[in-house]
Amino acid sequence: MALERTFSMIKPDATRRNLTGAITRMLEEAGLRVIASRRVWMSRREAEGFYAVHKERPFFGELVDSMSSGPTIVQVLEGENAIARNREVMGATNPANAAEDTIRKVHALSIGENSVHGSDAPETAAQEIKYWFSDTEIVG
Ligand code: RTP
Ligand code: MG
Repeated sequence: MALERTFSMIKPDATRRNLTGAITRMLEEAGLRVIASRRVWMSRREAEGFYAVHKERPFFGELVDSMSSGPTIVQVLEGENAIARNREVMGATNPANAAEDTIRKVHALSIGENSVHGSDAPETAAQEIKYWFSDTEIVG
């Protein structure tokens, strides 16, 4: 199978607890390679744009507050089956339901502070990579 790319974020709840390295290591150990990375403190407007798909959901306000509450690491990951592989190592959205040894099981605090984001399909991966990175910032 060909190499695939996906978009990942280490969320503010995790950067606040100094978990950037620990989480990146779990991604790398899962066979994913970081081919672009930047630390950003996103504005409310950037968070609203990024999560626009959820704008009608009851948790949207909380989600935007939390994503703009501190620094985030935005990353492009590359690997075989990268989208599914990343979702697997992330674990379920609610850490209470996450499998053992997943990032959310090990590090997440709650459904709202669940430490990582990962694209869920090829179309969203392409959109989300483009939202944060120009082509020249991605070095595969
Ligand atoms: P993500 O997009 O962040 O990778 O997470 P996901 O696919 O596992 O979950 P999704 O359904 O896309 O939801 C996006 C983020 O919104 C927050 N959320 N809060 N309070 C709630 O019921 C609730 N539901 C979702 C989570 O932080 C989730 O990661
Ligand atoms: Mg999602």
